[in-house]
Amino acid sequence: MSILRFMTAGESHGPCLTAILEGLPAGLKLDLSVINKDLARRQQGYGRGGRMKIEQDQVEIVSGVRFGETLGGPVTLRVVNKDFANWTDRMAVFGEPSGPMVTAARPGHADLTGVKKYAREDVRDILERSSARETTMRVAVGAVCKAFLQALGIEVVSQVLAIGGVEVNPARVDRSLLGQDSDSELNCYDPTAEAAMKIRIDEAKQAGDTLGGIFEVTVRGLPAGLGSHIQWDRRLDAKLAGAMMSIQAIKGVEIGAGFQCAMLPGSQIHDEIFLDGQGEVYRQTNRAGGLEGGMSNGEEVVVKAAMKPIPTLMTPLHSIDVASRREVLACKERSDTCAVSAASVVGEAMTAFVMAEAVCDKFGSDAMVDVKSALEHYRERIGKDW
Ligand code: EPS
Repeated sequence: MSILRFMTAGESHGPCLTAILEGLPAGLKLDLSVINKDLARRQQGYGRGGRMKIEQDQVEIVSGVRFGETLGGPVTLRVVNKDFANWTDRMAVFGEPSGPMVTAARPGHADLTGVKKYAREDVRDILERSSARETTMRVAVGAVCKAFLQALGIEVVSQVLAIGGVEVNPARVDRSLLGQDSDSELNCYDPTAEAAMKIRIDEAKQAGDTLGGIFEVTVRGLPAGLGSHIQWDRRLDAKLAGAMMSIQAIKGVEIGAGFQCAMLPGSQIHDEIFLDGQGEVYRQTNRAGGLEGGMSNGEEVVVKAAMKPIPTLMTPLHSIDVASRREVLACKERSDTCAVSAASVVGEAMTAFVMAEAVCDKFGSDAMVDVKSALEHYRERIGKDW
């Protein structure tokens, strides 16, 4: 059992969404406005659907925090779904449903396999939980983990790298701006690419289509030596890849140069190690993405994820009706044209959780003051920039 863990609960159009995060040390100062800021970032994004105009997600904390500081017990976070009021005919906890059933499965969604596996007749019983609305709580949990990491000098930031085939030119991105407030609507730091992405999103919306893309998450200030080479389930890269893959609609994850590593010889891939004038270790490149041998190596951790286009199309795809077993066009639920920028915020959250877990694993998780001094002592022993 890992020291730090969380669970989410709630349906997309149910009364509320909840998460319990357990295992953070006591004495961490929390600020609701910081969590709400990330919730708002998740809701923004050019190409989001009508739901985002209904919800302005605001978190409540109902356990584990007293006068703004964690107590070491489970932290319960809650976000009310304002839209529930419009869905009581289909989503009431008790009584009889009076709204229409959903029976046309969407290709690419959990719909078809879900109704069979769980012996349900209404696809809504599946889609309500598989919906990416669940990521609201991951972002709330992630914001708490980010506050923990930030108190230790560790920062998690993200950027969108591609949408619908339009790619960022890395040469145009000032990486020092990542994580700072910006007016980008797509969490993109190349304005030329962003303008082209927006046009692509408009075209897709017009055509009743949806778009996927790629985002990147970077962790700065992480000490070397989190995770371990000793056992498969202690490898930090494996935990990170698993966490990213668990985000709805993610179909690929890359750490550092990722798949490019398979194409080039070792001489062009491995990051050579040097000593500077003061005898400090440094590398000129970071193709390993900050992870070697399942451990952080002191460089920035860089992970990319590929998101498929959202499966709810306004020009629906060919599918089947689970009630009549006839061929039909898939159902049309209100949805987004593109949610890659939202997914990048979720990616930050999942990365923050994995890093927070690794920190607790190595430095303990009872009291913030102990974690801080253990980390400081360790940083001193291994050398700050190593
Ligand atoms: C989402 C809320 C949902 C969708 C989207 C993400 O709201 P609604 O279904 O009421 O429009 O906008 O959900 C999906 C993409 C999905 O696959 O279900 C949210 O809060 O992120």
